[in-house]
Amino acid sequence: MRWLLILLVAMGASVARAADRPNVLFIAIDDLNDWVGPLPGDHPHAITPNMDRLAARGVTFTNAHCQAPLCNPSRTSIMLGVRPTSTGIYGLAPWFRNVENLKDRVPLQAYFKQHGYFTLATGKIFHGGVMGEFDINGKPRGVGVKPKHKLVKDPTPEGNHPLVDWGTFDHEDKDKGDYRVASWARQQLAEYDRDEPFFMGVGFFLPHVPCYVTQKWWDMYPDDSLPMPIVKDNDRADTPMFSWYLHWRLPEPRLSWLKQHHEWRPLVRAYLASVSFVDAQVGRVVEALEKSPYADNTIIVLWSDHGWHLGSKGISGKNSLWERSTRVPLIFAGPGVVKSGRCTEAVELLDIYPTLVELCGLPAKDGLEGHSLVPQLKDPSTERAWPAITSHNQGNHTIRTEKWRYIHYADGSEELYDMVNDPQEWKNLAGDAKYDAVKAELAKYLPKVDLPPAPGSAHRVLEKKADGWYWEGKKVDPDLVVD
Ligand SMILES: [Ca+2]
Ligand SMILES: [Ca+2]
Repeated sequence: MRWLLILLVAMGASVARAADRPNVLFIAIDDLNDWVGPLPGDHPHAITPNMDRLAARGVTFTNAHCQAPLCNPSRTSIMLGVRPTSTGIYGLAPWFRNVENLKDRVPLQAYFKQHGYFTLATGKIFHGGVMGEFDINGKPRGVGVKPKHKLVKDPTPEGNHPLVDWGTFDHEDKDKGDYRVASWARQQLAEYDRDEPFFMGVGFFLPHVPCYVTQKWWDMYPDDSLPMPIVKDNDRADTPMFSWYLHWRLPEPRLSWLKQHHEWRPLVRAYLASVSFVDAQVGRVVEALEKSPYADNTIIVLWSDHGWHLGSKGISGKNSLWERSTRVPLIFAGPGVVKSGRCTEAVELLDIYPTLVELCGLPAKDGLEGHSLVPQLKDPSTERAWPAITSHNQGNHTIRTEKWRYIHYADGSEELYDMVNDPQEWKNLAGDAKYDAVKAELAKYLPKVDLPPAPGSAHRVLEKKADGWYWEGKKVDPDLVVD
């Protein structure tokens, strides 16, 4: 009888603990680079008051990096807690459930669901929409209003891809997909009355192209006084041929095209305006949380899946292993997180999974490749033993520490940048024998597992043959690659 009583008390305590666990508000932003107030990157004029406020409430990781500079592989890595090199998912396909050895993996939100959480989501969490094991109640999806005509007047060298566009249109904010996503999240937060804690995913699409904004946001960045990112002429003279291959024949135009067609400034303006618009939607969601009964018992994490170039290294877009592609906002706030903290250690989006598991008191999960950031959330000066690693297709990796960025391409070519003294990555030090020991030390972190693309991949892989490199069956001509 006495043992039964003890057992019942223990069970009761266990149930109480589950109910007391913090909620999670999981905010994803698409293609948002480090042009935000709390970081900022090479454009310090981004107007993001809501992210600034969130940063003041918690800890900002100022040196956080994606594991892949593209939507699907980055998000798969975040949600499964493993590297692209361990899944073989490097491109916009496959969906991991279609890969035999991955289909049974338990993604982040499903792990929370297994441990008593109610999961719900809207917008872009995984690539292509919510998907997965979220409970969905009338979720809005898609990107909202799509203007029918193109703004980019001249075709880019790769033609006018329907997504690669930017500018202001005569539509209303309330009709935009991200506005609807935020409205749905606000409603859920206002109405939530379940006993179990929630895990709510809110995924925003902007500033992913097309960067369409209404006039209000456009006007926040006056054309005549808006600074442009500082780029170095001929910066690519010291980057290996392979860095060009990776970015060859993508729809996003190069800087040379943007300048020639007077589209550089409009693109920068539209991107910044989109950032401010999406920041406002983040603000609407956080405001709803603050007005809800869950204000004090909810962990907020905000992240972007990868960055975006707007001129640096002579390109626009993602798909590179440089800072503008890999560095992302990563902010945590809520119970267990100190306020106004800034952590400069190199960290990975891969760390989100184990961090949330620990913060919420769930049992540790086997097989995750990231490391919990809870020590840094309690004390942002806590050192970390691991660098951040980003991979782009098999064989191409970059290792980022507080001091260095080292890149190793599939053909063996390398780049090395001193990120403290050369944060723009202008001077490639890899060819200087003085840095051989530095390179060797960083190279130790290159992924030991480096899988070929998973079956069904829509990937970008260059095949090495005896007479050179091939892409989609055609020999890559270096003369065509270099701009
Ligand atoms: Ca993306
Ligand atoms: Ca250079």
